[in-house]
Amino acid sequence: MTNNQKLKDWVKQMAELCQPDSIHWCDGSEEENRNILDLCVKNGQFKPLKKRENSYWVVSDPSDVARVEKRTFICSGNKEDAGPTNNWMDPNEMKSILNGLFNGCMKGRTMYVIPFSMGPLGSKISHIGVELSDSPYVVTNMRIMTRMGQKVLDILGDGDFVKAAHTVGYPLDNGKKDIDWPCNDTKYIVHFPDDKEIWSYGSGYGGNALLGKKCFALRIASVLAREQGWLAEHMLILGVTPPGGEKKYIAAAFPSACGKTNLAMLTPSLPGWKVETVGDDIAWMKFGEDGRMYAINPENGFFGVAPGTSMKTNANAMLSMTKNSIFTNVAYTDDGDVWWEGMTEEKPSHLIDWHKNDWTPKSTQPSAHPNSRFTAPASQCPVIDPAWEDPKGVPISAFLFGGRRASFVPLITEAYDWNHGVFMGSSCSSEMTAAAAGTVGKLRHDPFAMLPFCGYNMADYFNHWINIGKTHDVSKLPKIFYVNWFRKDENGKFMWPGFGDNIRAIKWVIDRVNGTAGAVDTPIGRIPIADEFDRSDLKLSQDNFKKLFEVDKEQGITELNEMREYYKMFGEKLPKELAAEVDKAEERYKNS
Ligand code: TSX
Ligand code: MN
Repeated sequence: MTNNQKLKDWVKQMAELCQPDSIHWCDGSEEENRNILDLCVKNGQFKPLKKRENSYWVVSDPSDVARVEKRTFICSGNKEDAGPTNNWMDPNEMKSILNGLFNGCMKGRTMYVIPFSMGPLGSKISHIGVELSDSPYVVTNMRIMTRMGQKVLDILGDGDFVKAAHTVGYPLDNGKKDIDWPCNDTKYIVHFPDDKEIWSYGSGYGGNALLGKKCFALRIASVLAREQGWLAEHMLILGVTPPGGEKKYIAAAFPSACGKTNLAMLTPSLPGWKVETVGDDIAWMKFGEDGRMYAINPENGFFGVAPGTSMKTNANAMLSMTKNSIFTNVAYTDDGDVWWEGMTEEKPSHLIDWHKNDWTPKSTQPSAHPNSRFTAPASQCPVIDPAWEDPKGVPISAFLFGGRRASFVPLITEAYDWNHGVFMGSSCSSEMTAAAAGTVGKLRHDPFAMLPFCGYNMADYFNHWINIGKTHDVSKLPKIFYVNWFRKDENGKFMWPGFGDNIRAIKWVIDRVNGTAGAVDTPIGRIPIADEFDRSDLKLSQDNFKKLFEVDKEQGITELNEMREYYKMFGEKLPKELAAEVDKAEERYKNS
């Protein structure tokens, strides 16, 4: 229960608009969770797994399997404030469309009121939101992904919160029967940055429906962060402890399909090294009184891509989802477990695939959707960091940016200074793989891995990063690095073993932070001195090691010109400091 008048008024107003049969205020109790899960099983949406305690198999409508970027809008008062990388519509025009769509949208359903905290309860870095949703699937996932329930209302008091309204857009009027995965062909994922409001219509899936994650913790929070002088980033956070050494925390941003969750939960190949997980997707960072940047993971769970996750690629993720987990769009095994491509070397001889059809290894389609997901409590991760719920956050010593590049980009480079590091962040990009529409090998820019997640003009976002360097003691800011685990040789073979061996690159980062390793200057940044990069017990020839760090002058200048082209879309708003970084790099090439 709450005395928050703004919340009570909003719930009343939204109930009048959506016309649900009933309203359920989520208290977050075990009993409530049990009841909602039982309801989901009874109505056929969830299937309990025999092999995993309190875990469930769910499949979505085949049309509702991923975030819908074309239907995602930033409705700021001025179009320019959404910038060239976002869809924009006038907020009044959009509100009138949404009011039409939400009118009666919850008929025959329950409207759940879900109070949630992004970040540890009561932390000064945390923020509170309330999601209204007509989807019990959303309630069960929000309970894993956020701190949810009465304890959040207690902390909220009469304070402010982010309003997040969600409907699957499938009212049960005139005796219409429900279906396993209700949704609507019309979809809107809408953000009002001026009012800090989120409205989501027509999808029940992941980032479209679990509004605390991408919508709040990145798009709305990035706006708050700029207003208030902090950072809301698409970054994992890990703690790394060298043998007998001091623990340091690193935050890292990568475009999709670079293995962010795998890095967050890394099993190091170097003896004595320990990696612990604070978060695998989002970091909120505010400045401490000591001038350092402190990060929290605003989430409470992992909503990870299932295919490719195995005991070999990410044992700690596998061990996080042995109980109390929800699996969406994976395959169901004959013994009541889940399976997906890449989970085991040997494929099961029979499965129910994500379309609920029989599947055998002879089938031509994958059994699990490529974007199928596990929802698992972060507390179940065997290497969850002891400080992961510390309200102070953890002090960040380094930022890593990266991308998936088959050529040119070295294994690791260190930025010369803050602005050079911001340039590196802005240059995050991956080469297109076969799956994506477009030419294979063409560069897809994803600055700071924030392309679909920045809630305002991306050029202003670059400027916010530049400003942080201007207004803070740079000696206390994290050092910045760019990494590429995906460089290939002339035969198309990956040159770097990746996975657990990435600890070797992280070790160099730690050595640089501690000032115990030197570096070689190159036009794109500082690279390790060969003898100071730990290659012990690594099957990598001296020759291939050198090739991993080669910087081709001609290609380098081509890349800079490509970056100049890319920057053009930001027009006059592009910070002059970033244009200057391109010129400085060109000078370094010319002098090399
Ligand atoms: O997650 C990955 N990481 C980061 C791990 C901490 N992947 C998977 C990417 C898809 C999500 C990687 N794939 C990484 C990596 O560092 N490197 C590669 C490329 C690669 C793939 C296979 C091998 C080596 C490199 N080797 C063998 O298959 C034997
Ligand atoms: Mn993400």
